[in-house]
Amino acid sequence: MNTSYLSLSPEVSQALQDKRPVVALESTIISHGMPYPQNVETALSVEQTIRDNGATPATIAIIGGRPTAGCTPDQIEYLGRQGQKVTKASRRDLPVLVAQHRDGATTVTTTMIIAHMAGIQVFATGGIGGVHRGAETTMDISADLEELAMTPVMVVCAGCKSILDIGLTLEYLETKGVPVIGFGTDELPAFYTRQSGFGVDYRLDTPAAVADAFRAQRAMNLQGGMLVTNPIPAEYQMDKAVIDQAIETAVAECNRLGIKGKETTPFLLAKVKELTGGDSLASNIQLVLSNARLAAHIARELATGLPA
Ligand code: PSU
Ligand code: MN
Repeated sequence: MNTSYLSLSPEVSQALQDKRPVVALESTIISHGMPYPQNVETALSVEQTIRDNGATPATIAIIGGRPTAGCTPDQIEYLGRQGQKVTKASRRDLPVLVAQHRDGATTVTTTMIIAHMAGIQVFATGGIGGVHRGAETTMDISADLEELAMTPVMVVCAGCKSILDIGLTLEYLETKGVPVIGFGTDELPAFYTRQSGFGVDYRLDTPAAVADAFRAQRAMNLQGGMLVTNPIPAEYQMDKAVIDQAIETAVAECNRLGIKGKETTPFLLAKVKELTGGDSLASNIQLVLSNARLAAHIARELATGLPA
């Protein structure tokens, strides 16, 4: 692995050297996924949650053209304040951003790439990109799905939002050979709610069971990662009718305005938040904290457990 393009914070570097558990975190959720200052507060409390649960956090971004694992609080504050002004960086953006020494907020895709460069196996976030509604004509399918198919990093999330076509997203993941695990659930969670009406591939009930499956995937040299879906804690779940209505309105407005490409997901996320007041933001924050906790426990199992 050519690591001349990678910056690790001293803390992350030491944890990896000592083979202690590390959990990667993305930065598009900071700059494009939540408003300031809640984005920065959340990013810092997610890091604290990971520490409290016995692992080292590594917030990932591209800083001055350097893929960085382990952003400082100042860098997190900068990404949060800049918001949409920071380039949302997916796989196709990396070469030019690096060559031109620019900043980039990493999506699930680029966070997986940089985590893998660094040797980090577990990554916690809120939601992933997927197959958008209407993709049969727009072909809007997130690069996150292709990355899950090729890069050996486990992504712990709260399932899929129905801004996406959840059924088609699952079909795509099946075709690409990405295992979709339900943590303590048979049903794929739908981000703001615990149920989507779609089944997961496998229900696993403990961090150790998830770690075992990931180790087996590595031991067989199977390409690609694993999607671990963790339902939002019941007390923070939203009313399904309220959230469905907001998503329908947001999708209709997105189509009406002709928003396309990389702007689509941030537009939909911001619109849903606007339509549901602070409720969806509060739920979003809580589910990310819950995913961080689970990811820390899985990373600990991976660091201490026996090989498959
Ligand atoms: N879904 C969310 N919150 C997010 C994202 C998706 O609920 O913050 C962000 C993630 O960074 C994800 C990206 O990787 O959007 C997907 O963007 P696109 O659909 O353009 O691939
Ligand atoms: Mn897209």
